[in-house]
This record gives sequence, structure tokens and C-alpha cells, in this order.
Amino acid sequence: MLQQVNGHSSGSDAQGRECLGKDLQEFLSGETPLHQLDDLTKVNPVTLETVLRCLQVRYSADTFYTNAGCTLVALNPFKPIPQLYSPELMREYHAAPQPQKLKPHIFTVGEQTYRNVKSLIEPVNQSVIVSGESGAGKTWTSRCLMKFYAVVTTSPTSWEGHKIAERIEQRILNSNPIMEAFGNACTLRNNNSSRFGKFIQLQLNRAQQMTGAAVQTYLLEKTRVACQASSERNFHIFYQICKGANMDERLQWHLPEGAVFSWLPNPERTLEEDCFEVTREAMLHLGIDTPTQNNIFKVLAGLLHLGNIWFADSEDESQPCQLMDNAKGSIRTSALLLLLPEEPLLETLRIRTIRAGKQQQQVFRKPCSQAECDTRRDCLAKLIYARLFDWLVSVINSNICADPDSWTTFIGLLDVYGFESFPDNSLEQLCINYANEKLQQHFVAHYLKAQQEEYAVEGLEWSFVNYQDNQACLDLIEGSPISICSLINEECRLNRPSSATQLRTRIESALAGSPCLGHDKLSREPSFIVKHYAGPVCYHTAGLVEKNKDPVPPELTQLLQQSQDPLLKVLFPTDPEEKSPEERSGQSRAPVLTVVSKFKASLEQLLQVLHSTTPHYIRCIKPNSQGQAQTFIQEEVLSQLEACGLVETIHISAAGFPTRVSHQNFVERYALLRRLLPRVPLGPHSPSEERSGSSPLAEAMLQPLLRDILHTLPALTLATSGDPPEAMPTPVHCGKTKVFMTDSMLELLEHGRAQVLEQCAHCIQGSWRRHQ
Ligand code: AD9
Ligand code: MG
Repeated sequence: MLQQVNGHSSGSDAQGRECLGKDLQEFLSGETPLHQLDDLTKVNPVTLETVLRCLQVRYSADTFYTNAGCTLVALNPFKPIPQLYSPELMREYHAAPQPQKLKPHIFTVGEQTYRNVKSLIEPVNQSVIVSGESGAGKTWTSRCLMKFYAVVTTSPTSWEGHKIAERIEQRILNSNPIMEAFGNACTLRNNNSSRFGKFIQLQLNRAQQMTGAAVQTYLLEKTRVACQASSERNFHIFYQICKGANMDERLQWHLPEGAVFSWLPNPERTLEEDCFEVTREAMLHLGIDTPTQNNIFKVLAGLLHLGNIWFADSEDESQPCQLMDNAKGSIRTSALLLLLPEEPLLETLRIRTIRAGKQQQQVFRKPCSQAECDTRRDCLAKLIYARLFDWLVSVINSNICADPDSWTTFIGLLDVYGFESFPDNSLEQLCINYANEKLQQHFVAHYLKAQQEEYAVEGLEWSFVNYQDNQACLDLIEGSPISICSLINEECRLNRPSSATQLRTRIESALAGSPCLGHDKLSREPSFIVKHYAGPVCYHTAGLVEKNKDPVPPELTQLLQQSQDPLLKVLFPTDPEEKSPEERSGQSRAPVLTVVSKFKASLEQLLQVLHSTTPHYIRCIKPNSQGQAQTFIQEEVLSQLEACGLVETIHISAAGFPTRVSHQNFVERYALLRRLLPRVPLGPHSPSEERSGSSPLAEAMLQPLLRDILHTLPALTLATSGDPPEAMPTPVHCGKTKVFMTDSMLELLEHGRAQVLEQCAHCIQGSWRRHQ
């Protein structure tokens, strides 16, 4: 097995790899089985195909974690493997003198971050960025890491401390079932799909115990409350209450057994609803008492009844829409559960209020069409659900967040939606892919910076000048003064009627100079292409502006402010001090915040936090879309490898000098190459080289050996592979304590070494025969 020093420790070995000769030789000569190859940077050559093959072989051997330079690749096993996540194994990684020498695991990452944060000399906040497509295992991974920290940060010495830590850690873990009940849903791609992004900051005190946590969420897919794609479901919590409520609760919430709700599709697929008790228990632990819980569930039941309200266009256009006969009971029940007056509820759904005049004092009332009524109904539900979700997050935070004086460092876990490309991509995908571009840029900047720092410590002068980052794509999406975001925002601000085709034309003409903008000639819908680092994505322009506005008619908020329900009173306060920023900005006539601008602001905040940490990356990969164990579908994995830019990542590490060998090891291993090289007299060695701890003989041999190698590189190249070395001015450099080289240089030296060994073997055989 290849030995390696991996991760982001602040020591000089950060991200370095120290090759142990025998194993490397085994690999280069094809003797190391692929499943034993713990690091994809050692695959040779690094291509999508070779990386794929290595992962496949490891997967068949039930090896689910593999390093890829500074990234950990996690294949989803799609089967329970308790021993892989047991507390015993957590402790083993925690206790290991060098956990990175154990098999790659998320616990290696966990332990590395914990040790880094533990450094009392220079406490550095850490973050773990978990990415991957839907169903790849991001949430599972973050949950496991949270458990890992909960186990290893608990002080075993003080019983009192243990109890406190357990309580806090348990509360933090309890945030998961709540967030998942309200924020996850069964989709075509994952039965427990997170419909929001999450960053959780685990707060540690000076004794490295977890004292609290803070959760930040991003872009909840609130449209799901009122609209689910076919074969998909609403948020778990709705099914949980419908299935889990007892007789009394059913009566109170008007949820009789077998009731049909149009916003509750596919109820037969019983999955997460069995967790109602778990959700309730977790809420109780986090300070949400039973009466408050019941209030929440009553409001949710009110939303389900709201979804059964249907309208029909009136024959007379000047009259409001008709309420369908079978919806009369639903509006009554919904009003009852939401504690809203029934008549105003119906009016608000059917009649639009238009204000005109300089002071907006003229008020017109216009009946809405059936489609508009439906939109207003959906909007009401989305508004309530989104506020409820945000309120839950704030309650969770108030219960788990440590007092600022009681923590000094944190480990952040980011469980963020991966890159998305569907046949029909809209604003949601634009935001998600924009976030992924930002994270990719952060990754590249950090990784290259970390490498550069080690070179500086070793006295190497070399920079990654040729590396192309994804700035051009980010300029196209978010740049100033003109970008896709600014154009969509401008359309919202101007509030003018604008067709999908007009928007496409505007984007195409204003951003024609961008190398990352493309046009899909085959698309029947007006669209534009963004060439993301992970691949091109075609976005349809229809509905983009409207989605970006995400308009909430003020009448809806005003209606909810009339509710007598204690929870709705908290969610929709009438006191201006307690109003949301949107409502306040609406009053002061400040520019209305669009979805894109809010998302951009939260993303910038997140990146600021990430920049202040040492990041670690876990890329989750889904081996098949059916969620089956022991099934590795090459095409599916391949597209994910492309999407997460994994080969790119490996190449970045290959673009530098990923192989670092101590002077001593280098000489020991390659001195025999001098048999292939013309002999040059040994030169004097500089005193500084002795700091490396190598023997004086090794230091004396090092420089001449390197000089000879570089001098005769072309001959050596021809003698081995016949190909010229990769375009790199000097593929090997001598640092203060280590020799740095490119992967291709390493390969070259290894070929040369194998040649010499072969020649020696022939000589020995020859002389042995002569002696016979
Ligand atoms: V989404 O973007 O939220 O739709 P995730 O979060 O990437 O997605 P999730 O963690 O929910 O995926 O994993 C999907 C399913 O894969 C889980 O419900 C588990 O059944 C399964 N899974 C994931 N990782 C593991 C694992 N390490 N061991 C066993 C796993 N099963
Ligand atoms: Mg998830």
C-alpha cells in the first residue's frame, strides 16, 4: 500500500506524499492491485477511464472511500455497513498516531480537522465541504461526521463534563431529524432528498469539547409545498402527521383516516412517515414543547386543506371565480385551522388589490382568473411554510448555539446541493450551479495556495501561472456591471412585460463577449447555455424573471397578520420591529430583494466563513441511480466524475509537484540510475542541506545526482517510454528537505530504475550461468 501524508495540517508535510519505494514500484510495474490503490493521484495515467476503473475495482472489493489528492471520494454503498461507522472505529481513527495511514475514511477527515482545530498554538477553524449529486450520500456523510465529533469530543475524564457534553451533543444531533422532516422529501432520485442547503458550525471550547452549534440554511425548495413533480412527494412532515397522528389529534387537525389531499401525492410509498415519533422527540429535546408542536402540526394540516381548494372561472369576467362545490368544506376547515376569518381568506384568494396614484391611496379591486387564484393559494402556502422553516431553524439555533464566550474554534460542515443539469433547467439550477462554481473556485484557490505555501517553506520558486480557473464563468453569472444575474434582476426592477425570447436576446447581446456563454441551436424553448467547469447547462428563460421576483401580494401577508393563531402571530408579526427585511424594505420603498440577490448575499457570507477556515473536501458519488447495493453503472459514475471535476482536481495536483521525497530516500532509491547516466564527479554539499537529517553521504550525492538526471533527461526519456516529458520547464526541484517532482517525472525515474534492476538481474544470471 502506498504510504502518504495527506490532508491540510499546517505542518510542512501538508498534502505531501512520501513514496515508499517498494510499493510504488509494485504499482508501476502493475503489481499493486487497483483496489489497494488508496489515492487516485497514483493512477497512471490520470484519465476519466483509469480513475473510473480504479473506483469500480475498489467498489467491488467493498472499499468505498478513496483519496484523490486533497479530496476524499466517497462511493455510496447503498447498504447498511454498521462496522464501517461504529463508535469503535471512530475511536480507532481518533487514537491512531497517524490516521491518514489508516484506510481512507470520512473519519480520517474528521480526525484531521479535529487535530488541526486542536492546535493550541494556532487555533484554526476547519470546514468540511461535502458535495455530490442528489442521493450520493452528502447528508449521510455529514450526519456521520457529526456523530464522529460527538463521540471524540466527549471528555472521558470528567463524568460531569461527559454528561453535559452528551446533552449538548445529543441536542445537536437531534437537529437532524427535525431539519430532515421539514426540509427533506422523497424525489425521483433520493427517497430522503434534502431540499435545502445546510452549513452547520460545530463550536468547540478550549478543551476541544463541543459546546454548541449553529445552523445556516440555504434556498429551501418551498414550491414543493404546493407542487410536486409526478412520482415525487411533499416534505416528509406532512406524511408523518397524516400517518402518525393519534385519534384525538386527527379530530383536532381534521385529518380523518383515509382523507385525500391533492398536495400529498404518493401516500402509499410509506417511508419517512414512520418517523413522526422521532421528530416529536427531537423537537421536545430542542425546546419545542408539545403544545407548540401541536400548533405547528395544526397549521400544516391547515395547509393540506388549503391545497384542496379549487376555483372555476366565472362566466362574467367582472365577477370573482367560483369556489368549486367540493372545496367549500376545505376553505372552512383551512380557515378554522389557520384561525383566519373565512370570508377574508376567500376574498384574498379571489380578488387582487391594486394601488395607484402618487401616494398609492387609490385602491382598485380586480377579480383574479382561475389560474391567478391558484397561484395566490399556492403562494399563501409557500409563504407560511418558508417562514415556519426559518422559524424552526432559529429555534434550533437558540437551543444549540453556545454562548460566544464558551467556544473558541469551530468545525463547519457544508451539505450543499451538487451541480445539476436536467432537460429543463431554470432559476433553481442556475442558483445551485452558481454556488458550485463559487465552491470550485474556492477549492482551486485554496488548494493551489496550500501547495504554494509548502513550496515557499521548502524554498522553491514556482507558481501555477498557467492554471485556468473558472473566473470567466463566474464573471458571466455574477460579474459586474453586466452578468446573467444583473440582467435578470434588472428585468425584475423595471417590472416590464418581457417575453422569454426577449430575455434570451438581451442576455446574448449583452454578454456576447463571454467565452462561457453558448447557444443551444436544438432547443425549442428560448434558452442560453452556460459552460460551467463541470459541463455545459442549458437554461430556459421562460419564467426566470417571475421566479426571481418571487412576488408575494401584500394582501396575503396582511391577511396572515389577522390570524389569531399563536404560531402565525409569531411568523407574521404586525409590529414593524419584528417584520422581515422584505416587509420592512417594502415599506421604505427600498429595492425589493430578488431570489438571486438574496442567494448571492448568503453565498458571499458563506464563502467569507469558508475562507476563514482550512477546508477539506468530500465528493460523494452515487454508483447507480436505482439505489442498489453492489451495482456500479459506469456511465452514471462517469458523468458524476465529470460534474465534480475530479480528474481536474487530480490534474491540479499533478500540475504541481505532488511527489515529495526526502533527500535521503531520493538518493537511496535513485542513486542506481547513475548506471544509466554519464558519470559526473561528486560536488561539495552545502551546509544547509544537512538540516534535512539525511546522512552526509546522501546530501553529497543529491545535487550531482539531480544534475545528472536533469542533464540526461531527454536520453532517459527515449530510453524509457519514448515520449517527451510533460511540458514543464523543470519536472524536479530540490527543496530544503525534500525533492519535489511531477507525476510524469516520477514515472520516468521509476522506469529507469526498473531498467537498471533488469540489467543487474541479467548480469547476475549471466555470471551465475558462467559459474555453472
Ligand atoms: V440530496 O442532494 O439531499 O437528494 P444526498 O444528501 O447526497 O442527496 P443522502 O445522504 O440522503 O444523499 O443519501 C441517500 C441514501 O443513500 C441514504 O438515504 C442512504 O440510504 C444511502 N447512503 C448514503 N450513504 C451511505 C453510506 N455511507 N452507507 C449506507 C448510505 N448507505
Ligand atoms: Mg441530502
